[in-house]
This record gives sequence, C-alpha cells and structure tokens, in this order.
Amino acid sequence: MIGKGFVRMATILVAALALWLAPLSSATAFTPKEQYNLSLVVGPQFDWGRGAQMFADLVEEKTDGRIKIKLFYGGQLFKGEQTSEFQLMARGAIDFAWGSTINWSPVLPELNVFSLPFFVRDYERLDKLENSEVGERLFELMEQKGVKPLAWAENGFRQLTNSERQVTAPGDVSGLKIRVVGSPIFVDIYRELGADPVSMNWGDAVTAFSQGVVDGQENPAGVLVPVKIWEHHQYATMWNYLVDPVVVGVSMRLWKQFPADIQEAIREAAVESARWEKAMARRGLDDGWARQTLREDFNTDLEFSDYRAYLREQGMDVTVLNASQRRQFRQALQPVYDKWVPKIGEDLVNQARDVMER
Ligand code: X2X
Repeated sequence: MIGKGFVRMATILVAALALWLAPLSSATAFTPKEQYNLSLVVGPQFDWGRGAQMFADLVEEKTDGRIKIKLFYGGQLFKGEQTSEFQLMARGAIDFAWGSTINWSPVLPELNVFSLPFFVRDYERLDKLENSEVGERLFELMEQKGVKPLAWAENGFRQLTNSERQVTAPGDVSGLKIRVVGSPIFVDIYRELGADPVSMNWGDAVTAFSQGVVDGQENPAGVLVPVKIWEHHQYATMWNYLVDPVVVGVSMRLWKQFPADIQEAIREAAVESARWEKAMARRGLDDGWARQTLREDFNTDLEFSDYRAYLREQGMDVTVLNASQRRQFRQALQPVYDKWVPKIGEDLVNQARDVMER
C-alpha cells in the first residue's frame, strides 16, 4: 500500500514540475523564422502576382509583423520546373505558394478535373465546384499529400492565341505548333486536334513566343496582357475551353508549427486576397461581380476594366466562340475524356457534373 503522505508529496512534485515547464513550453513552442518564402510561376505585374503580394502584406499586418513572407517570382524556388512546386512544398523546401492546379496535377491527378476540355463551362459553375464537396475533397487530397490549402484564387479560363489564323473550328488548330504546359493532358488535347504540342516551362515559353519558335499558346487573359501577347500573336480565340484555378497553399510541415491564432490570421489573409485576385482576373469577363467587387469592396484603381476590350485595343483579332462552336470542339475531344476520366476518377467527375448542374 502507498501511503497518503507519499501521494500528496508526488502530487506536489508533479504540479511544481508542470508549473516550471509551462512558461518554458509556451515560450519555445513557436519562434517564427525571420522570413518565409512564397513560390510563384509568374511575375509581380500579373493579377496572380499582385494577389500573392496582397496576401503577404495581409499576413504581416494580421500577425502584427510576426510572419513575414517574401515572394519569389518566375519559378525561382523550383528552378523553372513548375510541375515540381507541389513536392517541394510537401518536403518543406517551399513554405507558401500561389500555385496553379495545372502545375500540381502531375502529383494530384484529380486536379485534372479542371483541365477536361469544355467540362467547367463558366464562372458560376466553377464557383459551385470550388465551394462544394468536390472542392473539399480536392483540398483533403492536397492535405494528405503535404500541402495545406487555404483558399481558391485564379489564373482563369484559358484562351488560345496564335500568329497564323483565326480558330473557330477543330480543323483550324490542325498543324499549328502550340506551346503547352508540362502536364500530359494538354499534349493529348492538342494531338487530338491535329496540332503539334510542345511542353515548355513558363520561363522558356516567353522566349519561345518572341523567337517565333511556336505558332501559338494557350493562357488566360490575365497572362496574355502582361506578356503583351499581341506582339507575337494576332489571333485570340476566347473559348473558355478549360480553367486554371490557383490554390493559396502552405507546406503542411510548416502549418502544423503555427499556433492557432497565427493559423487563423493566415487563413483570413488568404481568403481576402484570393477574393480580390479572382475579381481582378475576371474583369469584364463575368456577369459584373468582378468589377463591382473591385469598386465597392476594395476601391481598386484599375488601369483597364475589361480584358477582352483591352486585347482588342491592342489590335488583336479576338473571336468569342458560341455554344455550338464549342460543342464541335467538345465532340472532337471525346477521346481525351475516354483516356482521362478514369485517371481523374469516374466518381469524382460524376460528382463534379452533379454539383455544377445543381
Ligand atoms: O505555364 C503557364 O502557362 C501558366 C503560367 O499559365 C501556368 O503556370 C499554368
């Protein structure tokens, strides 16, 4: 039998030890690094880059200067190899990123649900998808693989530009040499249309446009303007053929080290900056939400307020495809569905279809 005196003594000892350790543990549990890095494929003049800067500023403000984030543009942190961004984050070599789902899709094939051609048709359906159980499931998959996603931002619906001719039907793409991102579904899409797709990292792509190594490329309006695509390509086909969301993410290893109040501040900063950046990326391309949000919620000074009009003012020949023209392309691309739906997961694709049509 253990005596009462012993129990009392042991209790006092444990309590004393706990008191002694308590201040120590809260003081040493979290000391921020002097600076955290944030990875970006593009530069500071893109909506995407400006959104990331707003995020960094808001994080610093909301954490009273404890968390400072420095932006690394143009793929510096992944040495230009954009499809390696996700894994570098998972390993903790990259702290934060505003990462394109296309660039992360080689690690997470489910993200190709956004790259199925003519699947996500408009902003309304995209928002439904991101805010649904499909969006949640994609976020869970990212977490499981080592990246904590905080908000959906946007590169945008991708449009085709080229220097040879206006594209309105599948046959028009045939024979064009097109720069595509290093994600295999893009190669399949352009092969199926009879084009000659060349995978290139973004940094090399810009050089390739200026040297005329390729006839065309595909990117959202928010990328076409800062690279002055009209200097290389006269024709733009606005066909919203697939969409490229951007995820504001943080390395899971790092996320777990942050105390709850810092996590909350970072999450709020991500949601707010992503909302602003989405509105920037959608200027003149949606039903009016974008411009209204920029004006009323953010009081943003805009250099221009309509992407399509701006491209036309630069002398581009811009064609917006109608529903029946888009349907022709969709039909021509059925083999891409046959190959890619099983890789993405048939149940996920069906769930996405249901969510978008709700
Ligand atoms: O490389 C591209 O085309 C870009 C900038 O849009 C992406 O990072 C997916």
